[in-house]
Amino acid sequence: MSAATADNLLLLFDRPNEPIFTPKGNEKKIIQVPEEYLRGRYKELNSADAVEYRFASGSSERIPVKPIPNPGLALPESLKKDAKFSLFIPLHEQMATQVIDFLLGMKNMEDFWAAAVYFRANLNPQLFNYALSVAMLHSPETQDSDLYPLHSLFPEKFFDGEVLYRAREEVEITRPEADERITIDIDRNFSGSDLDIEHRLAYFREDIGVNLHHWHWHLVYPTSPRDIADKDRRGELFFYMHQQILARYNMERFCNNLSRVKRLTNFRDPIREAYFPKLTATQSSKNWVGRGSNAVMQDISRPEENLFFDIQHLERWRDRLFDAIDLGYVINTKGEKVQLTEKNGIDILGNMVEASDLSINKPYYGNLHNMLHMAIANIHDPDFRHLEFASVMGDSATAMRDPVFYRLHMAIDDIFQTYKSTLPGYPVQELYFRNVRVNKLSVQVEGKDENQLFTFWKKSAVNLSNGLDFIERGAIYTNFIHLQHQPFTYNIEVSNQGSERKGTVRIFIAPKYDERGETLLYKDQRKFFVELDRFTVDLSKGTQMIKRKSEHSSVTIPFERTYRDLGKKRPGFGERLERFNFCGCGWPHNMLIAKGTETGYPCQLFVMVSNFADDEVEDDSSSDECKDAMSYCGVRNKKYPDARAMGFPFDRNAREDVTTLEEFMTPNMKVTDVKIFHLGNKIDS
Ligand code: CUO
Repeated sequence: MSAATADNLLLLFDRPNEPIFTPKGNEKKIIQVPEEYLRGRYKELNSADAVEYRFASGSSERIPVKPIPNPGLALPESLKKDAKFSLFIPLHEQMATQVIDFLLGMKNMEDFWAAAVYFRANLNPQLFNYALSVAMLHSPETQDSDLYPLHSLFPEKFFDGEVLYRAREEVEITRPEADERITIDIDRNFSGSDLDIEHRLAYFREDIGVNLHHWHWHLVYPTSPRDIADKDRRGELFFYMHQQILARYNMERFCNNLSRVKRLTNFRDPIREAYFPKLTATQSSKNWVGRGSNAVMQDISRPEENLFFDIQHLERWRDRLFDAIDLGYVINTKGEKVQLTEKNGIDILGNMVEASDLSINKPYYGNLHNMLHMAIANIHDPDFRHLEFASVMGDSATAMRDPVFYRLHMAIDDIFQTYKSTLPGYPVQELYFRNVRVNKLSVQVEGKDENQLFTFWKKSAVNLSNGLDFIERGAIYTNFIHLQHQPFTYNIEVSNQGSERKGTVRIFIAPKYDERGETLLYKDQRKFFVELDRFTVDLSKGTQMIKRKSEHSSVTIPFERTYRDLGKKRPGFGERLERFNFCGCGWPHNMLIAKGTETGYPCQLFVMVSNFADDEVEDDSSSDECKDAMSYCGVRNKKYPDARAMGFPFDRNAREDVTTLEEFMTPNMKVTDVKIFHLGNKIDS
């Protein structure tokens, strides 16, 4: 039987910091690494004797590798094993691209496997994880195989360092078969105290599922290589997914008595927000550094990462982007004008701002978003004199923990919103759905009064063992506390006086008042609307009641899929980890609605039924998988399944003469006041 199976490829993710020749997986399989794949001491340790010794300690199976010639050619310059890999660093991205291209260029699966083993043996573990994940997600032969969730492989990116230390101790001093192991509790307040007002939002910023979603989104929508980056409306989705994160975060801030996020408009201002992540790298002395209050961005000159740019570059790129918006066109690399049209302008800008390989002119418009991440991520060591690596802001798996992430993204969103404000407001006929009227809208939690939602704290457990290198195997669980809500149902009464048709139901929620308690005007409120769900319905003639459950949201994925083998503690040890794939992208369901307040946070729930004939997207590809979080993640191998602008109908300012949401409404829309109650400090376990 061929060794090039998806299961064997998955073994290459296991215990990422251990050498390739140690037993892999819970079945302790041995990969027979070709001698020429290894260097120095590892070559000796891979000798026949040494392998036999490891077999004696309970290994079950040998997996052969038929070597391929010169896989090292894909690595002209490699990243040190203990360096922090960052997708935001162009050099690292190029290295990953070379590896991805090499893997995807293999003529068969046998060679893909052999090349992957070589890279596993020789690459920086984080670079390897990223490159193999992208290659597997985009190769027809492997895209259906599931990947390990990142938190199980690199727990140091998700969990307090102290917890990992205690987990290691627990594994070493207990016997798994004797059921002696305790579950380690994570202190909810591990990263800061209430002296820092920003700490009130730690439950959102440090939520494991929120960070996994963000990492997964960037894995599914890489900026490079070009043919993989080239997905339908990816630039627009970059704008929309991050805009929605900001809308959610701002609503969460209002619930916690904080004002909206301030844009980071002046790159030379001291950054008031400090952040100390308390994450400790397990594989090296390179920890995740913190940032004190009032740090100031400096010009970056880090030879190790070939990263050189000045704050002035950031300013110039930003100004050029705003110029392009004011002029209505961008200049491509041939010096030609490319109009920013109503249909594709936001997509062009999204790819330029990030910037992906689809950028129309990278030399001129630069790499604003990624370099802003790096300027902040290296604020503590801009010229690498202290040999320190990037902070959490340099990694898509950790960046959302830092309060400054949201300030950076408000500045990025400002570019997109400035562009959107150049577009005419939707005329009534574009919003209208002839003969269709929404009569009533409500939400219902079972056994509670109408239009009241409830959130609470819940305790769940996660198994850390696959990411704890160099210690005995066996499950070790840690408890974490996260937000959760009581499930609810939308009740939407629709009347259709026309013929039988299809409609798209679009459900959003927004704060009713701003941070000063004033009723929000449409021009502000539209940016605070959080998408909750979007789905198609058949509209028969007459009046009908549409009932839709919260757990079917097109924005979220189920708790179990986000967290894989988190959730309940399963009996026994040594069980195989659950896996996931593209479908791992999606907002975590437990974070669907904001926390609310104990007295009930006032919101407006909005529904619109639009004409499906205007929303439909022609796509004859057969794939229909992983569509349950399509709003923020798209659908695998398909076009984005909604022809309207992302965020429709709130993506633009309103037509003239509209100042309030009520004035904006057409008969196929409805708004209802809803309150979100937070059920205090009781923790549900
Ligand atoms: Cu997702 Cu700034 O893009 O992190």
